[in-house]
Amino acid sequence: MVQGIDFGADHKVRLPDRFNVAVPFIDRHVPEGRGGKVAIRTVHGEDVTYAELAENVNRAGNSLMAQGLRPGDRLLMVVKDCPAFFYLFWGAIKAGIVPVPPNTLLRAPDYAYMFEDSGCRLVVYSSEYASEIDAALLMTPVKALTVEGFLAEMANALPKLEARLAAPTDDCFWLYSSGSTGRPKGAVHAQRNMVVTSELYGARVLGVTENDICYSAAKLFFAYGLGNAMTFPLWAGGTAILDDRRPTPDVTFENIERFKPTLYYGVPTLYAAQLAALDAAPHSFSSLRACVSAGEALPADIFRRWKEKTGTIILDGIGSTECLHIFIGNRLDEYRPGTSGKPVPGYEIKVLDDKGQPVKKGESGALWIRAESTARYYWNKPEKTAETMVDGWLNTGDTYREDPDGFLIYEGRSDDMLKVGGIWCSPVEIESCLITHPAVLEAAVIGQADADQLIKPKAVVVLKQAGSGGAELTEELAALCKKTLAPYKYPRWIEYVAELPKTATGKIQRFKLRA
Ligand code: 3UK
Repeated sequence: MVQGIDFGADHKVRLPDRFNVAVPFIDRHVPEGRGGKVAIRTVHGEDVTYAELAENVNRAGNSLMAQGLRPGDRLLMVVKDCPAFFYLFWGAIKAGIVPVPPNTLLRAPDYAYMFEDSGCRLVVYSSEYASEIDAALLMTPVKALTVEGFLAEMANALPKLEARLAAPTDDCFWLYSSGSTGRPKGAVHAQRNMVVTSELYGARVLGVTENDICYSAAKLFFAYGLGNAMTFPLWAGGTAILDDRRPTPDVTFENIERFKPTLYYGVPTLYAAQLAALDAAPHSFSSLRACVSAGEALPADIFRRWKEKTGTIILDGIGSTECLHIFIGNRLDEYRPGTSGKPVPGYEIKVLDDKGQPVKKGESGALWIRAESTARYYWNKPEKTAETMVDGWLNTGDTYREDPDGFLIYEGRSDDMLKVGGIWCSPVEIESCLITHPAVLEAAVIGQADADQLIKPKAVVVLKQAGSGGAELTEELAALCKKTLAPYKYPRWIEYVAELPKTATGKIQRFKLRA
């Protein structure tokens, strides 16, 4: 437990009236004797100690102020998994600046929209993303710097910085989440939210301590990765492993054998790919005390095969960008494969029917949650906020049912949104891309389960000239999507039909295609 911050028997956090969340996550480790301890290790052989981290955070905060940013200003950081992600994120927070780290796999129009919507004063980006960011800057001009340029500025900045005090419920950082039809929504998180997730799920459910080495295949830009490999280890004084490469099975095996993590966090699609790769060559998993899965439901069969092959269990849990991290999860001492587990203590849930009344135990309904880690609003989206956040409760958009022992079973979404490899994917976005092809008249995109029982996008297409869809066109359409959209969003199957089911008003009925 951190001095000055405690949680009552009710799991509600008690924080000072005025504080800055960079102090418990970053600054306290040096006075507590962890200055020489490694906070971050990278695949490039960099080790960053807690003392170095604290100093670089101060330099980063000072550099941001030298760039003209003031408390409340937004910093958009399109940054790969590397120590500078920590410096920028915490340096901003310590100076009262609001960091916004979006998905780094997006395309120029998405970034241009975020520059505009966030009204950010500065964009800092890893040079790997230069082509998309440069194109976005032409659409929405903003001041921008590469990470390398920023690190050079930091070298000239002072290593001391006074933390700017705020209230626990003041705005602290944002995370963008994809919307089903419209543009991404910035979920605004408060100062206290990372304290709540790191204690209630990180420390109490996973039992993260300073002895833990945390390796997350899910990147830091994802709220899941942000907790897994940044806030959980920092809260406990543990160590984070960072890799900026794409997490292929080989990359993850190499990291697990090299860094000997105690906790590994993945998504179901990756666990499935790892299992397939393990058939070809065995690997050592002896350092792991637990694995975690989130982003989409983990099929029971993947749990079973993973346990058989590696000897460790995978704790499936459901989290969201709006709630910041996992709110229903399996535990080391209480788990049931094929379910999301039980509510994390401190998180209240309710399952409602169509009329907004609680369902009878065991019946399915819409899942709502209430907790102290949820975003209070979406930036600039009052209607979306009013729809999703009602009287302190958050509508997850998920349908759930409780089994007789209180384990919660995921039954799907209440909207048409898909999770692909654990990341949001809007059918409308893929459809809009497909119809830009001259041969396509209309398209509908739905989710379809693959051989591992994991959902991938499938397109149902109507052509302008009936009957002309062949293998060549299918390949062309998939390539068009890969080129235009974030690459994971392309349709894995394309079916050609004569017409699409529609409502009287002409709206595509995707649910009829799913049946
Ligand atoms: C779905 C799941 C079944 C569900 C996330 C852990 O995924 C995260 O956040 P997102 O905002 O998506 C939230 C939505 O994804 N989902 C996530 N996990 C599961 N469905 N079983 C699961 N285990 O539809 C949910 O509403 O991208 C996950 C921690 C932090 C996160 N942000």
